[in-house]
Amino acid sequence: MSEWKRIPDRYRESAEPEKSGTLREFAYTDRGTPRRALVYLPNGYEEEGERRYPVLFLMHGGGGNEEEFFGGLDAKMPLKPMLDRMIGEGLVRPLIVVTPTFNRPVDEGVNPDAVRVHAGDAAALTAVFWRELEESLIPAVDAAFRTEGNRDFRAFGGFSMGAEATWSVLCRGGAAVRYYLPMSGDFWAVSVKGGKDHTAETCDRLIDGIRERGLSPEDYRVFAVTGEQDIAYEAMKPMTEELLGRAPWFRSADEGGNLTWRVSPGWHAYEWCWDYIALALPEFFPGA
Ligand code: FER
Repeated sequence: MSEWKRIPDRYRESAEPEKSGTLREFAYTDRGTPRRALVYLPNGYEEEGERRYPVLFLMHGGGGNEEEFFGGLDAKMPLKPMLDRMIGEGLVRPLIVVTPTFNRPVDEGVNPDAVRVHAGDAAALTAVFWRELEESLIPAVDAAFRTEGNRDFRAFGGFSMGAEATWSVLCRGGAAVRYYLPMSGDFWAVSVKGGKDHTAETCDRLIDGIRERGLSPEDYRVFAVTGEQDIAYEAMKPMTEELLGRAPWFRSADEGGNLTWRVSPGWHAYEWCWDYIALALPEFFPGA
């Protein structure tokens, strides 16, 4: 932690146009409801007509939406330049990044603007997003883009309530995804901040879900990360430490296992997610 390295400044600066990927809007339907996501296609996607790509899904936090991770189509956040550069420098395999939203009308068909929810309500939506992911989003993305098209080349990450969605995907939707990046959020299957208040039961719930889907410990890889000053630290720390004691389901990646636990000096903000994504991505999808 003391030797935490921030992303280099150049990751925040747009790459040259000939080395840049593109951002676009992506519309799909889930059980009749129109849904929207942003999609990043790496540089060379159009030219390399045969090539297939891994996919990273990134879920925003409470009160946010599908625009948040990239900072909209004009990429106001450092995520796009960072991806362009990490791919361009050969650190990460060229990949597709999809930022969906868990927001949806409580009553389908009513005003979608009425779904800006705070953390407590958001948990009801993050807990079920895995179903939409598996049933609608993954099939739509696989149909629209040249993806590898199988779980070995899919990662799901999220910030804050998006981390809750990430643990939920691992617990319930693990058949569709191999790599997980929960950033600054614990699993709320048992209660709000269950990682802190119901640590053992929360981990039981996670492992029960994994088992019920017939997955083995080598079928999933988790990179869990937050900051020392982050409001999620008090919940994520006991939860991941408990998981690290749950062999064979979780074992430290530092000893060849499937779970990495890292703590930055950071706080509860997207600003720290760039560091977390830059650390995890080369482990999930290393460059050539
Ligand atoms: C957590 C701490 C905070 C967490 C979520 C939050 C899912 C969300 C806070 C907010 O949206 O205000 O451990 O885990």
